Amino acid sequence: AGVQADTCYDAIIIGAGIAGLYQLYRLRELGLSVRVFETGSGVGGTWYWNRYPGARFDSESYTYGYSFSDALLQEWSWSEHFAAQPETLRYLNHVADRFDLRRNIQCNSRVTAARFDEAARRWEVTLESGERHAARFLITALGPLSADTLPRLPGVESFRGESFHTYRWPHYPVDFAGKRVAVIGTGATGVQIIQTIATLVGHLTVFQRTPNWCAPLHNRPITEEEQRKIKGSYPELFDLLRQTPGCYIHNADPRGTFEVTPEEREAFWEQRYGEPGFGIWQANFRDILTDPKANALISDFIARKIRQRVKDPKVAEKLIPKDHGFGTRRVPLETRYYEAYNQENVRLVDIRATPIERISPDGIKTSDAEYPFDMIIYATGFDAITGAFDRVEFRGTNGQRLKEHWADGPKTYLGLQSAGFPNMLTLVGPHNASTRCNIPRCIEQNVEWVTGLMRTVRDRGYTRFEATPEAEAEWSRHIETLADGMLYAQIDSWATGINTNVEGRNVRRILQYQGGAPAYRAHCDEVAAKGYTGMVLS
Ligand code: NA7
Repeated sequence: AGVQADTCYDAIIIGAGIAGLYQLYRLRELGLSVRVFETGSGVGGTWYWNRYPGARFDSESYTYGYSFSDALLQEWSWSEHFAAQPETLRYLNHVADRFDLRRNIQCNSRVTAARFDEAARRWEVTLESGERHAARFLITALGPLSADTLPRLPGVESFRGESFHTYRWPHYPVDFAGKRVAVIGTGATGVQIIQTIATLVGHLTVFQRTPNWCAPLHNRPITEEEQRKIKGSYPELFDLLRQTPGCYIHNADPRGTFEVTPEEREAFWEQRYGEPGFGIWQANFRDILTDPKANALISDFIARKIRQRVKDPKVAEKLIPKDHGFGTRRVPLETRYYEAYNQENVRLVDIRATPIERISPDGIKTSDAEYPFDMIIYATGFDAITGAFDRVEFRGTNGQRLKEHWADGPKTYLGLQSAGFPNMLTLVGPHNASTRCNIPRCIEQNVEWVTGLMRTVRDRGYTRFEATPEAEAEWSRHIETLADGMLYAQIDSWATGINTNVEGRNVRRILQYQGGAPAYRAHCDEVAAKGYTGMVLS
């Protein structure tokens, strides 16, 4: 089938999550014709897919919503300081309705390929159904954690009970009562689901490969008085968020770990541990994520907390990370997670000591035992940041595939473009500040920058833009330099591109801009102010 004649849009956006929805809103405001293709049967992206029990924010709700509309800010009331997934999905649906976004969104439409046609200066997009569409510009809003991965274990398909990846959670209510349930994975997702279902299941077995350093969320409802205060101070709040490296309300303490007495340090950490949210990670002494000695001390503090909270000392030791320090991987925030292991019906299996050999029709077989289950939950994460790009066949000039261009690690300009892929913009792409960020804040920055570019393109009648190979090489070097000296860069995690479930994802890569959101924003703004340096517009 040829490209349908009536479907050449100004822009195609892939994905109707937080980024795609906002980009659609802004481009329509410019008067452009836009089509959004979304795999899911509804909008919401991350919050559409991740329906597993316990899914919720680790960012304060009121720092997470869109900031672009005062009316929206005033009419929407978050019920809790850290809202749960159903509420966030309702919020994003409300946004879609309120701004009449749905008429440009085509759901149940997975994009499988997109090819740049040099002669026509446009992108040709193919859907899974075989349907084809074309647009001058292509904007990806794929999500950094949307390419879910299952373990490469023999027998995964053979299991006779129910089994779910947390990202593919069903839309019907799942019944846990009396069931023998396995959870594989103890990242931020695993922690949320484990603590939530521990009291609902008959028996729970957690298969843990690497423990993570978790800290208390301290969630609670937002009182009416707090609600009034929040709604009365949004401008100040968003001003503050623009100034912190991760766009959280939490900002690093200017003091170094060793500039205070041990007593002051202990008191400071006690206070942080008792406060809601990411403060213990993001508002700690300024050197805990760069100085190994400082990091060892905070790690020891958290280890003592785990030992206090978990009754069986052998289980406590299994839950304390030994191969990485606190905060060098994403810190899962928890609510009575550690206490779950004090329950009679919860068992922890250390699969470094006794690896899983196979999934059988009846359960899980490790090197030393066979465990029968009614349900297996895979909280095994994602081929992060670049995985979703690999799953679409993007082809730029000369038919070059993006996956190949990025084979040795992503190459980008500003984390938003790639040389050889004209007229394409990658919201929340690799080398972008957004994946180290309270993500909607950085999404808004990405979208607003892209919108500025599209306005220029429209006003000047440009039909093509492309990052130069030199600008791409320089930005990619800059990304490497910024990660120098950061402890996280020496640790295996999704943030360094490690995933044992995906062929070739065994070499650490720098995937994120580490200079902080304010510096990233300043850099992007400067590029725009100077007339889009590092790019050729024609
Ligand atoms: P994560 O953080 O990547 O966690 C995945 C977990 O699954 C982690 O504990 C992995 O252990 C474990 N895993 C993955 N594959 C296997 C296999 N094959 N066998 C055993 N265990 C495995 O993903 P999440 O969904 O928890 O969180 C993603 C982000 O979403 C999170 O950071 C938030 O920002 C929101 P490993 O550590 O690799 O040893």
